[in-house]
Parts: sequence; C-alpha cells; structure tokens
Amino acid sequence: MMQLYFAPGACSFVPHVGLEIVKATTGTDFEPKLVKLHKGEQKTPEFLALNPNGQVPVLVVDGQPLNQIVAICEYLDRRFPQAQLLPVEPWARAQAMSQLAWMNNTVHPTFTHIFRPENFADTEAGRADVRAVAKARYREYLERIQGWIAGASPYWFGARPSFHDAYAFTLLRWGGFAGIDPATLPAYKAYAERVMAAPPVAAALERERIRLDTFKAAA
Ligand SMILES: N[C@@H](CCC(=O)N[C@@H](CS)C(=O)NCC(=O)O)C(=O)O
Repeated sequence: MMQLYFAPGACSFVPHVGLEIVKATTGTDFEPKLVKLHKGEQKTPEFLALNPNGQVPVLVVDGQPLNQIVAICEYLDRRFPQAQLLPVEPWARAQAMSQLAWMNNTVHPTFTHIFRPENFADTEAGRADVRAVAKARYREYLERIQGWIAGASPYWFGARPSFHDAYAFTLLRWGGFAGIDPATLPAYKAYAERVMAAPPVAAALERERIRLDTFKAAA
C-alpha cells in the first residue's frame, strides 16, 4: 500500500487530496503517516532517509520514496488515469503543470518568507522587512489565483476537484496566518468553500483537522 507522509495544514494537503480522489474513484487505499513538524520529526535520520530535504510530503510506493509535490502529482495522475486528476490533452496539461509549478516554486516559498523570516534575515529589522515585502507579494499572488478561478465551475478543471483546488485552498488558508482575511478575496473564498465541501477534500480536511479559520485564529 502507498504511504503518504503529511503534516496537518502543510502543503502535503495537495497529494493528500489526490490520494483521497484516487481512493474514491479506483478503490486504491493509502496509509497516512502523520509527521509532527513542530516536534522536528522531519529532521530525524529515519525521515531524512526518505527525504534529505527534511520536508513533507513524501509518497512511498513499494518501499521507495518520492519527493516533491509536482512529481507526486504527475505520478498519481499517470498511475491512476481513471481518477482524471490532470488534463490529458497536451496543451491543457502543460498549462496545468505550469500553474502547479508556479504555486509550488513561487507562491509557496513567498509564504515561507512570511512564516519563517528568520531563515532569510538575521536582524529583527531585516526580518520585518522580509515579512512585509513577502506579504505584499503574497497578496498579489492570491489575487492572481482569484482571477484564474473566476471561471471555475465548480472546480479548477470543471466537474472534479483535483490537486490545484487543494493547493489553492491551502494557499488561501495560509494567507490567514499572514494576516490576509479571506473575506477580502470574496470570489476566492466562495470557491475555497466549494472545494472544502467536495467529499474527497472533506475527508482530507477531517483527517488533518483543519478549516479555513486561520485568519480568526491569528487575530
Ligand atoms: N518543494 C517542496 C516543498 C515542501 C515543503 O515546503 N514542505 C514544508 C511544509 S509546507 C515542510 O515540510 N517544512 C518543514 C521544514 O522545512 O522543516 C515540495 O514540493 O514537496
């Protein structure tokens, strides 16, 4: 059985939702493996053997680890085409991978600058600066996603939820930690609420015990 190493609310939510969709559409189950990031479990020798970056997610298939969200999504889609996780038509697929890569390599690291400014500056003033610059940029990125999902009916790719919906939800939820109220992005918020109601997404939310309530929690 495949195993997914994940942490509640982390970016591992993206393959977590993908695996719930695979389960719902093909019956192939997976074993969720909780990693407590706040306890440093991602830095143990056992975990570093699975991912030398010390990060979730890791998908283990037949005892072999696969790292990086984009690669995990690509693998799940190719292995389970019946789940219809990514578009098949080459141009639509390339655009989908472009959007996924951008969320992963641009929006996501921008949030890391807000959440962990100590990784990027040594002084308090420097950290405040890093945080402020990254926060402004992060908001612009969320607005770009809001523009993309304007036509989502009801999900990013149409009738079925997929990785992109899970990533978009995660990024909006993280925005709350950055002091960005989802209510200030009303179309995005309404879309995220639709995504949360989709049964495979709801199953992953329940396992992770998360909701779109980080803004209130941080206030
Ligand atoms: N590019 C990586 C990003 C993974 C990542 O940033 N994971 C974060 C959680 S969202 C993590 O595990 N952080 C723990 C740490 O760095 O100590 C991927 O796509 O898998």
